[in-house]
Order: sequence, then C-alpha cells, then structure tokens
Amino acid sequence: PQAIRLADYAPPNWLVNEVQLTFRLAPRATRVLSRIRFRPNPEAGGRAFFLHGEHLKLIRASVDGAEISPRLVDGGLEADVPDAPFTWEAEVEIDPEANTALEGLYLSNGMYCTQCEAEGFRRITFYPDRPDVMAPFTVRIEGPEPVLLSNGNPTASGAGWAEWTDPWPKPAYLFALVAGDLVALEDSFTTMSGREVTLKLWVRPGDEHKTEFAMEALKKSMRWDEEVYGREYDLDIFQIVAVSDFNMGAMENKGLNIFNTSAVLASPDTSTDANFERIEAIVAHEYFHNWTGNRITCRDWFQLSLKEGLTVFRDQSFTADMRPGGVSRIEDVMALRGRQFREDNGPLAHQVQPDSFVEINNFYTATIYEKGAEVIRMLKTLVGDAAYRDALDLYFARHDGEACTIDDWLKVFEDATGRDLAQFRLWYKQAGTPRLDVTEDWDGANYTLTFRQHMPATPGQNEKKPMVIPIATGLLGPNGDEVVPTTVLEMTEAEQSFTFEGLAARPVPSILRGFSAPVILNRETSPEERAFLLAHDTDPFNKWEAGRALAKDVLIAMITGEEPPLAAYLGALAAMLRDEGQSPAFRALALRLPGEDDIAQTLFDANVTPDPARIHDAAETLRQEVAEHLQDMLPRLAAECVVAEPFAPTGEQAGQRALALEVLKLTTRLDGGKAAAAMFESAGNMTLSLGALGCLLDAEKGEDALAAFAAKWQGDALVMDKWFMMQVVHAAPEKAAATAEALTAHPAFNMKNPNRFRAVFGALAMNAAGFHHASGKGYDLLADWIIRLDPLNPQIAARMSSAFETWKRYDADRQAQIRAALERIKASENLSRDTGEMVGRILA
Ligand code: DPP
Ligand code: ZN
Repeated sequence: PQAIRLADYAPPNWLVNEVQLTFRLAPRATRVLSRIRFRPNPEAGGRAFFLHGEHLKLIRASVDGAEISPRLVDGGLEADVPDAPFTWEAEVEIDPEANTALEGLYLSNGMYCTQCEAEGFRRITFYPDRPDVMAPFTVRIEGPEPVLLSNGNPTASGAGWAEWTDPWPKPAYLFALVAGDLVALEDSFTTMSGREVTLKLWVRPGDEHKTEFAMEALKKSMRWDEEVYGREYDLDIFQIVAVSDFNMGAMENKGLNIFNTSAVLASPDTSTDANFERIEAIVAHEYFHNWTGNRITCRDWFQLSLKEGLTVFRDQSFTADMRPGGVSRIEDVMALRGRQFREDNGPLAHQVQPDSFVEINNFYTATIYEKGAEVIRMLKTLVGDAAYRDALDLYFARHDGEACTIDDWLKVFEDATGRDLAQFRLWYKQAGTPRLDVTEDWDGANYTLTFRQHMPATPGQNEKKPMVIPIATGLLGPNGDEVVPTTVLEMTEAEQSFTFEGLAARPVPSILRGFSAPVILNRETSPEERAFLLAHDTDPFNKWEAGRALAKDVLIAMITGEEPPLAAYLGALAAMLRDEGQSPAFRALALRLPGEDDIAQTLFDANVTPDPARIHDAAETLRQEVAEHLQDMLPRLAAECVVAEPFAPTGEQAGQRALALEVLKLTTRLDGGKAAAAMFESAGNMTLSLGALGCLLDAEKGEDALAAFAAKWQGDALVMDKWFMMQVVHAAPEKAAATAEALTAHPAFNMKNPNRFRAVFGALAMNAAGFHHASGKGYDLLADWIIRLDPLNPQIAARMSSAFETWKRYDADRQAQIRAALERIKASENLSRDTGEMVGRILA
C-alpha cells in the first residue's frame, strides 16, 4: 500500500453545498440514498471528479437527474460531471451486520451505530471523505427501531421515520447515526446567552442507573467551556449514546456523541474511582471537541493533533479544575511516560505532525494526543495565561467554520503575541523525547544551572535541532523555605546556563516543576536531596517526582548490583506518610513504585539490557521491604482512610480509597491476604472490591473471590471486563500467558468485542514480566490472536501489535522470539493495511 504524504496535499476539486441522506435500515441490506450538491472549488487545480467508497454496492447514480454509470476504481468511483455546480444522487446497499471492523454503519447488540473517524463514512456512501470538505447535512432515517438519531436538531418525524438537520457545515467524519431500542436520561442546560439546550443520554434498557454521573459531567463541561474559553453550545440538543462494541473510547460527532459504554456508564457498584475520573474526562473531551475539532476542524489528517492535542489539553485543564490538588497532573505525566515516552523511544516514534502515513487509524497515538497536549501546555507556559486566552479568542474568531492546519494555529499565536514560533514549531516536526542534562555551580553567592539538551535519533530523523524548552524552576533554601519562586527558564540553545544571583546559601533546585516540558531530565543527585525535595518541595509534581526518582534509584541499584539507597528511601517514605499536610491522594501516588516498563526503559537508556524477570523480582523485593518498614504505621493509615460518608465519586473520597488500597497491598504482604479478604467481603463499592480482589490475586488467594465476583457480575459486561483483566494483570510472570489463553476459552470471551479483547490482551501486554517471560509464550499467544482478529477488526489488531514496540531493548533471545512472532503476523494471508503498516514499522 502507498504512503500518503503531507507534502502532496492538494485542495479538493469539488466542494459540497449540502448533503441529504436517506437511510432505509435493514441488518443485511441497508439502502443509503444520497443527494449531494457540488460546486467547483475555485482553489483547486482540476475538475476531475472522484468520490471515496469502500464495501459499497452501487445500485444507481445520477448527475442532475440523468442516470450515469460511474467508473468504479480502487477505493471509490470516478464520473464525468459538468464544469459547473451540479447535483449528485446515488443509492447504495451496505451490510451492517457483516461489519465487524466497526467502521462505517454497523450493528452492536442489535443496535445500529456508526463510527466515521477517520475514514469510515466512505463505507456508508460515495463521498469526498476528507475533512476539508464541509457541508450541512439533512438525514432521514427509516426503520422499525423505536429510536432514530442523527446529528443536529430533530426537524420532523412520523411512524417509522425521523429527520435530523445539522445546520453547521461539517466534514463527513463527524457524521453519526444511531437506531435501536434505547432509553434516555433527559436533562437541560441553559447556555450563557440564555438558550435552553436539551440533553439526552441514550442507553440500552437496564443501564438507566448508570447515566447520572456522565450527565453531570456533561453539564460541568458545558459550563467550564463557557467560563474558561468563552465557548457556547450551538444546537438545540446535545446527545450521547452508549454503545458496547466500539473501537475507541468515544467519538465527538456533531451533536450526537457516541461513546464506548466503558467511557460513559458509571455507578458506585460497578465502577471504580478511576472509571469515574476517566468518564468525566472523556465526556468533557468529546464535548470540548465541539469547538476544537468540529467548528474548527482539520484540513487533513496530518493535522490530527490540531484538534486532539488541544482537546486533550483542554480536558486535562478541566480535570485539574474539577479535582484540585495537583494529583491530576501527576496522573497525566504517568500516562505520558507510560505510553508516549515508550512510543517515542521505539520504532513507532513519530512526529506530532507526521509527514506520511499508510493507514491514518494507526496515528491515533499517545504522541498525537498526549504529546500534542504537552506542546500546547508549553505554548501556554511560554506566552502566559492572558496571552494564551487572547490567542484562543483570535483562533476561534479567525477560523470558525474552517478546516485548518497546525501552521494556522501557530500563526494565530504569532499574531496574538508577536512571538516568533519558528523554533517552537520543532515540537511538531521533530520526533523523540529530548534528554535534558543539568549541572550546577555555586560560588558562594550565585547559583548557576547549566542545561544541555540532546535528542536521540528516531526512524527517519537522525539529526535534531535544539528545541525551545520551558524549564519551570524554583529554589529552596537549606531549611526547606522557597527562596526563589517558580521561574520559567526559556532554553533555546543546545547548552545554556541560567544564574540566580545574591543567594545567602547554596539552594536546592526544584527543576521542571509541573513537568513543564515533556523531556527526560537527568540530574545526578544524592538520595538525601531527593528526600529533602519529597519533604519540602512546594510543587506537588516535583514533590512526587523526587520520591519516584528515589524509588527508581533504589530499583536500578538493586538490579545492577550496586548499593541501593534503601534507608534514605524508606525513611523519606515514612516521613511523607506521616505528613498530614499531604492529601491521601498524593500519599497514595507517592507510595506506588515506578512501573516495570519504565525501569526497563531507564536501564536501556543506561546501556544495560533489561531483564524483565529481574526487574519484577527487584520490585517485589522492594515492596516487601516497604511493607516491613512501614508495618507499624499501616493500621493507623488504614483507619485514617476509611470513608465515613456515603459513596461519592469525588477526588477527596477517591484519594482516601486509593490510599486505603495502597495500604492494603502492603498489608497483604504481611498478613497473607487476611485484610484483603475482609475488605473484599465488606466493600460497598467497586473500587474497594476490585482493589481487594487484586491483593488476593497477588497473594495467590483469589480463587474464591474470583468465583464470587463472576457469580455476582456475570450479567454486567463492563464489570466482567474487569474480571478478565484482573486475572491477567495479576498473574505471576510464568502464568500470565496461560491465564490469558485459558480465558479465551471462557464462554464470555468474545473476540469481536473490543473491550473484551483488550481486557485479556491489553492486560497481557501490561503484565511486563508475564508478557516478556523467557518462554516466549506471551509473544506467541498475542501473535496468534492478532492474526485471528485482523480479518475481523484490523484497527484493534493493529493497535494491539504495539505491545511489541519495545522489542529492541531486550536480549538476543527475546528479540529473536519477538521477531519470529512479528514475522508470523506479517506473513499471514490478506493482512490488513493497518496491521501490515504497524508490523512493518516495528520490524524496520
Ligand atoms: N476523535 C476521537 C477522540 O479523540 C477519537 N477518534 O475523541
Ligand atoms: Zn479527541
């Protein structure tokens, strides 16, 4: 398959004034009638007429009422058309029931739904399926289903049909249709200009009790976008539909968001605090797309981060406002490091704005999303809050209704602030994670920090230029007082020094506060200094980071056979836990050890070949040490984090439960699971129930709890996903692959359901020591199932293959095993473009 290149972008030959669609729904043979008014694009280089179309049966087509016979070509059709505005009409037949790829129109549990981003609309009808073609849509749906939905406002309906009109021009990827037996939670929202908007959250009968939380999240999001960005909603109705078979988390279709059930349905009985937090963030994310994505969309898919990076940044800011205390930033960074840094350090590294792709579905990545958000966060840090808001106002004013580029976005910032962003643009164009080395100098009065930046080569990019790096830094005095408050040092050179003058004593620096840039900071320092920062830093992120760095020092030393700074770490941890000025949520995060994958990457960076088994053993040993050292404190901590009030999914309560579970993990190492068994019995919510189950599984005493859990929850697919996932995540390394394999034989395993497939195989990839077990069974099993899934759902199969992206870190045996697994996938018959591209890039 041919790569598509940004450099080859050309404007569309034809633009669309208006789209009218009629759907005659039938599971095996849905008819789609389209009436599209085209006009020549004055900016185009030609008049050739091509429409995308895949898996469509063309019944008839006409131009200005005259039947024509278009030429069916690869990926669509061509036709001879007038050199003037004209009306295209076509009728096609599609088969929603056979659509296991879950792109275009498909059936999920008897309910029709759509997913059109990025290129799914071409599976619905022939159309210029590219985001720079925007048009208003009118949609008529005919079918026996009681509920018939599409984008925009409802304009007419009768027995067996409904019509929807979306007045806002949109690209086809934002089209949506839903039809089925659904019930709605209904509410309303009054916008800042006083307009009343109807809100509906549609679910399958039986799920009504799981809708309230998402509805509240939606209303908070609508208010927040008005207050913080001045953005008002623009239709009479906003709807969300929950769908159980869905490739992504959710989709921001105009006025009709479609959500994976896992990203919207919540109740205390069935959802963990982490689920609640994620749901709140995704509801916000999709809602925020209404302005950053829909009203202003992307010119082409190379601009994907224009909407995703910005919208992730917006949802992260929203979460930080809803759940104050600095913990959400720590969680964002943990996710960034866990997924994006990992991606950046392997064969799948790519730019925030790529130059080329084969299959765009493969670029819905942590780099486009999370690094894209970091880039916008840096931009805001560099220009300041007020200028950021001015720039956003200008962005909305200048580009509303347009399909834009990342360069348009940067130009807005240049015009609003007068800043030259040529160097900043490298953040979009250079792949990889910058390394930032720092040294310090103290002359008795002046303190100098010298930074050196360098970026490792990434595929196709060997030479890198220095980047602009905002380094938020504060200085602490020897007694722990802040002597220099947070200052943003703006680094632009390969090597650069910054001096703080006239200090009374040598300070302790707190560098990269709030994780002000997505870089790897290397700073040789003593365990005592890390402990000092954990105790005294005023910046919650760096406070946590100090503890994490100390834990990493301990683990790395244990693995490489040096003397680990264990006493310093344990002492600092105990002091931190005693510090009641710290929120339970913070203390819970500070108790967690760095992930095993993170340790593997750190070793690899230090030219040590990581051994996953050894890393796992070191982590286990350290956890045991921690448990024993903190033994006397654990009962008091456990008592402290009992939530007395009725369950509420608030940040405060979530923090208490998180700390309770960290304490329970440690306690389980000392009592063999007694406290966990009691917690499992008495837990009144899913957070504690699942946490206790995890502890029991770790102690290899989970059999009864697993059976009880399954008996209780067998009718709830989302909870059963957790049941599948927990067993694999908590399996001992030598049992992980066998556990996953056994679960695929469970009657409730269904490979066609993305959530269930991920519950088993996403979990296998997460169990680092299990997946990388020396037997190679993890690799073989995953390869088998990717090969099996690929013909059914290429998007999920391709995504799952990224579990192999770290393979070059490992020893020759593991590399050979992974290579063989990848070669086997590559050689399988009719491999999809999606998986073919991924495997090719990983092997390259
Ligand atoms: N655009 C969706 C989202 O990120 C995913 N396709 O919200
Ligand atoms: Zn998004």
